[in-house]
Amino acid sequence: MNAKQNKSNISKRENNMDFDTLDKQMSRFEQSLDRTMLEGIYVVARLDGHGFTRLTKKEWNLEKPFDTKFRDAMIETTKHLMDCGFRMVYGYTQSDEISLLFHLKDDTFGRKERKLISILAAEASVAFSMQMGKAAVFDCRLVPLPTAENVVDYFRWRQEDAHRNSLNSYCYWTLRKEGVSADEAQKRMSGISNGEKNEILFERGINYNDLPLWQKRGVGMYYRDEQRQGFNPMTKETTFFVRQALHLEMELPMGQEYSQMIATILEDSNKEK
Ligand SMILES: Nc1nc2c(ncn2[C@@H]2O[C@H](COP(=O)(O)OP(=O)(O)OP(=O)(O)O)[C@@H](O)[C@H]2O)c(=O)[nH]1
Ligand SMILES: [Mg+2]
Repeated sequence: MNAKQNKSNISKRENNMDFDTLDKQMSRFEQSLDRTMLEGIYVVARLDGHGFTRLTKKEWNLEKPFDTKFRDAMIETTKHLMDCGFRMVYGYTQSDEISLLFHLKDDTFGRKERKLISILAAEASVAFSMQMGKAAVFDCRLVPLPTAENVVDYFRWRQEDAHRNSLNSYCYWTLRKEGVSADEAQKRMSGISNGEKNEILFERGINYNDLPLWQKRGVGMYYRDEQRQGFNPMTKETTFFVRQALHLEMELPMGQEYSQMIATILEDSNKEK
């Protein structure tokens, strides 16, 4: 069939198509990739800044290896995501990534994968761009986790990643700041132990143990009951009431204690309906 015949067949066919036929046919295509997250399974969304290595260097000119304006923008973005229409239980941020644990019973958008991913990525991109005053984009993936133990291990994993990266970044940027080239800094760090990396820092007056915990462990946030004070204008008495508030934890524990913290947050959230 030549191009002319092909074009004429297409236009003939289009003339015969009514809306209902088109609607049925196209919806089948449109829905062919629709998937939902299984009920009764924990879900974590992880968002990650797209191309932030270049942006942190070229566009934003951030402090190296850690910048407080960037950290605060990530924290504000995480806070926004905890409260943007989904039922979130725990938020965690380190470097340019954010992990969000959905409530086990969250059923927003019928747990449709495409809705969760696209809305969270869009919300994060807008919130973060407004914080930084320049456009930036986040990607988003969903991680299904069958058991509470898997959830605990997931957050332990991201925290270990933060810990490893912070030691490497400190080492790398300390060498760079004393004039060592990028290649040479990479070479000096390759294949050496954590103890040796600590030693590189120590020789230059930096004690890794003394660095702020948020840089080594990331930052977490979760809802908890907090006592608030009010005033009753009728009786002119001070009143106390309890309400759920988002708690920001800048000094997360590590290891077993962190596991315990996540397990407790999960248990408490599962008590709610
Ligand atoms: N200077 C500086 N850089 C930071 C800070 N926090 C994160 N970064 C940088 O952000 C980047 C995050 O790494 P990746 O997510 O692996 O790299 P990416 O360029 O975003 O790549 P994709 O995520 O694959 O798009 C690293 O280059 C970090 O050094 C900070 O506080 N200061
Ligand atoms: Mg990134």
